Amino acid sequence: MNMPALYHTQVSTQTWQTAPPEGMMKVLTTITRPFNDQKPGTAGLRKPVAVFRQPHYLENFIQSIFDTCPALSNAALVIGGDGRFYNREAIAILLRMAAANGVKRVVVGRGGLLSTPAASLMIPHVAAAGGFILTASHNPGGPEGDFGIKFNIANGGQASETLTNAIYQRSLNIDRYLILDTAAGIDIDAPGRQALAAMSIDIVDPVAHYADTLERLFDFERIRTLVANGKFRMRFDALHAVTGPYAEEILEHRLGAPPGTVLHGIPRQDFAGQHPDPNPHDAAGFVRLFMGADSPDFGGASDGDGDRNMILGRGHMVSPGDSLAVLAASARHVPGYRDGLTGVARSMPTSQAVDRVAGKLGVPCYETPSGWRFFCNLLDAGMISLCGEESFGTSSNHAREKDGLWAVLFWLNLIAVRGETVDEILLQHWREYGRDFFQRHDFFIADTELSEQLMSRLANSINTLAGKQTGGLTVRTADSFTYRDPVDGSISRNQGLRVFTENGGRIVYRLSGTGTRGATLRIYLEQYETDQSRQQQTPASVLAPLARMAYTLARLENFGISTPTSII
Ligand code: VG1
Ligand code: CO
Repeated sequence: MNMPALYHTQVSTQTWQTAPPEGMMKVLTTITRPFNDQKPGTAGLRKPVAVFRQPHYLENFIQSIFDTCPALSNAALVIGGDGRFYNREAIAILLRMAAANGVKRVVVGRGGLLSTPAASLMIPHVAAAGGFILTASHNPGGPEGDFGIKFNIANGGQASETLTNAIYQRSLNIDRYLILDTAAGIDIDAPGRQALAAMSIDIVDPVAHYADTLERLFDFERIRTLVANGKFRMRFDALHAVTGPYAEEILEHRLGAPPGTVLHGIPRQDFAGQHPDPNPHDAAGFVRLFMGADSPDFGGASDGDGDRNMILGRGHMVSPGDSLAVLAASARHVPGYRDGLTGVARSMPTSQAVDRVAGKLGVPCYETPSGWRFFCNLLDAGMISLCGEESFGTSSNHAREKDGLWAVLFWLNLIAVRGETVDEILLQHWREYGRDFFQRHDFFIADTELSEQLMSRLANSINTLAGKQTGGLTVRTADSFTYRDPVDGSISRNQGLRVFTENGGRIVYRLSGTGTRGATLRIYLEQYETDQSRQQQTPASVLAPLARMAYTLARLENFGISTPTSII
């Protein structure tokens, strides 16, 4: 293989005068100035495409990662993304910078595609020192949409808060980055090995290793019997995002579901103009498919980068908190979890349904801040087997990211083994454990300063709320959530404001950390109900008093906020 040596040159712009000596490739040490807004949010750095396309913007952030993690030089890296607009350009820049920074080998998903869970599995599989996942997840795509970049470490998990902060600090001081003068000749659509200077590039099938891993966790034989019998009808909506090829391979090819089971299976750069977010608001059309008497028996959907899941039965969407609880309660039915669970975890705003299951199983349940990175230490230490978030995210110790198709297969495995419908499984779960009614009210607030004022006013009064009565409900306790990581002892403060009522209700307030414009206030409502005769009510009716209390305590009206942008 032809591997030219590197030839370093310092430039202050992208143009230079001298040609590199014969057989050498030129590394440009490009002078740059810091941007002050490269602080990653809940899951990586997300910005409008136009921000990422500013000269030096992406390069600065990538170099900040290389500078903070010197172990990446001389090592292997995984690169892939959700296929959104700017994915290919960003990968070309990443390849040039990886080669210039001394990376020995990169593994790239063919076409630049890798779902987030597939990338998480690929990183340890190829013994990489880390990986770059190019995604803004459920945020809209296209030239007017968002782009994002996430750095994952050697175990396949998201960078910790400490590492993320160190990368951000570096981005505030960066003054140069290293980049090869060209990546011409590299074809990310051509499987096999290529080379860029001294770095080898392996273009791999983005689906095969992921599908093989899931096949080992679930009873594909039983699921095949269920889905191929012609009576059980299922649909999976890939929302024109990355999971299309994964779902077609697993559901249609390996499990024998009829062609057409996967809807919107072709990944598009702009997700056909939609928000690729599997929830009843953004995927309302898909949810409607399940509300008729003749609807399919089972539905699943995933998001832009394949880590979220929505589960539907006939007439019902399964609330994500319930889904996590059901999976934990029935894990022994599934081959990968036959030996039982070491523990479970949920993000703080997620409903407490899984806590009740953990109590009965006699295993610990951990409560973490929002964001998957907080689960990774617990997973690495073997302290938990399953974990999940209310935002349609569920996964297990098989990966270090949430995994949309994993959740779909888990449910299919349960249905195949138990011989019950989604509805029957849910009803039985509520009978045994009680039901946690749950809703999230999101408010888009264009003025970020206003949203911060609202939260800081509430935070300042949070310790005085106990005993306060509004609309017939009484506050039992209220606080600001602080997390102490039980593995490394690190402390994360201000992770959301919690209000518990005397009658078993809970309100949580936090600001979204994934948006790229304005702010989004999230209010999470939960009410526990053990009385079976009342478990069939709708979340909207049960949670209405709690919603009123939540709005009053936050004085939404004083801030000119009245109607939620969406209720999920
Ligand atoms: C949201 C969810 C959070 C999730 C995060 C990333 O964050 O609430 O639970 O981990 O998105 O998911 P926020 O800060 O906007 O509430 V994904 O699929 O966008 O990587
Ligand atoms: Co996602």
